[in-house]
Amino acid sequence: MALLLVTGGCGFIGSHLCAALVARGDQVRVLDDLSTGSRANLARGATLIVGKVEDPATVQAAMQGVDGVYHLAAIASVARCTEAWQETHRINLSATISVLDAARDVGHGLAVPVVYASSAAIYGVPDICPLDEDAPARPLSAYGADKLGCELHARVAGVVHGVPSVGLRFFNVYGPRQDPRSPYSGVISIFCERLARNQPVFVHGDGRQTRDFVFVADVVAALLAALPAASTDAPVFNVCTGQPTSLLELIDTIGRVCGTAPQVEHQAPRLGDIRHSVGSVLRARQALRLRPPIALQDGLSAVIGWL
Ligand code: NAD
Ligand code: UD2
Repeated sequence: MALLLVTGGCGFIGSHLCAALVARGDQVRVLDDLSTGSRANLARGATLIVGKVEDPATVQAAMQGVDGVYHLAAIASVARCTEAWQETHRINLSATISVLDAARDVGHGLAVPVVYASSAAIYGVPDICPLDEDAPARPLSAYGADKLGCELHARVAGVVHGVPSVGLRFFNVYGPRQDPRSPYSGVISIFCERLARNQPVFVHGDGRQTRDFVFVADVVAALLAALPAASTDAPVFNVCTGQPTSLLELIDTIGRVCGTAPQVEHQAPRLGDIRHSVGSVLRARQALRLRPPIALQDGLSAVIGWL
């Protein structure tokens, strides 16, 4: 049984991770400021420290005695990072440095492993899809730049300070507990809620843009496999399915799962919207021994069932 810290453990992905850790018998400590997460998401049996990850003393105290850290707390909205550049930089990058720094010694003189959330946003506009981990990193947002910064500092933490880590580049994650009412939410949670209520969905552009939608249980599987794979080489892996899905295909599939005929309204494309984003699963599947991903239709059924 290990004692693990999960920052952002009251959020969408973090809450699923905590539930899985508790279920396998780990002791879980959560650090979360409840800004986008909620106390209701806290896994039964986990303990909660309400605090800010951008406060180094809070991070250091929360990490005392742990055997490993999952660092998921961040401002996950690209739009919010554009609006509040400096504030989100402190949360998305400086706080990661605090976590890596504190991981050098958590009270027993040994460095502990850190698994942190990176993002497909580090790639910017892909030259070719699927994107493998060696594709050029050319982020187009403050959010993506800070996530890339996390990867660079994780490398420094490994080489200079002996802190083992793994960075996971999540693609478009979806699943239960992703807030459908937030304007910053993922397209799947927004579309599922509207179509389940027989309301029209609003598609930015022609709907032929594609994304790599990965179900949250597959993300949790990658997180669980990553901690034992942490190394001072600071490896990074895509967390994705390798399958492109266009928005029009997505809407069709949700309609089939809900048993409704979707009403679709097209709007102007989103400024800066990426046309195609699909990742290669090969490296993660091999290194982390991941099972094949959950089919979109099955993941969508879980979201609709949760609503
Ligand atoms: P989320 O907003 O549901 O979870 C983030 C959690 O962090 C929340 O519980 C929030 O209250 C907490 N938090 C935010 N700021 C904090 C602060 N200053 N101090 C302490 N806690 C704070 O988001 P999520 O979708 O679960 O994302 C988890 C991680 O995965 C993030 O790092 C995000 O950038 C990354 N990610 C998510 C996606 C996705 O599709 N959801 C894609 C790529 C990367
Ligand atoms: C995702 C991540 C973002 C960042 C980025 C990196 C989410 C929520 N966002 O942005 O954090 O990592 O990838 O590239 O996971 N759309 C509609 N109608 C709607 C909502 C969305 O047409 O009501 C479109 C949107 O224009 C885009 C697609 O759906 O083409 C996906 O949008 P998204 O906001 O779910 O995610 P994305 O890929 O823009």
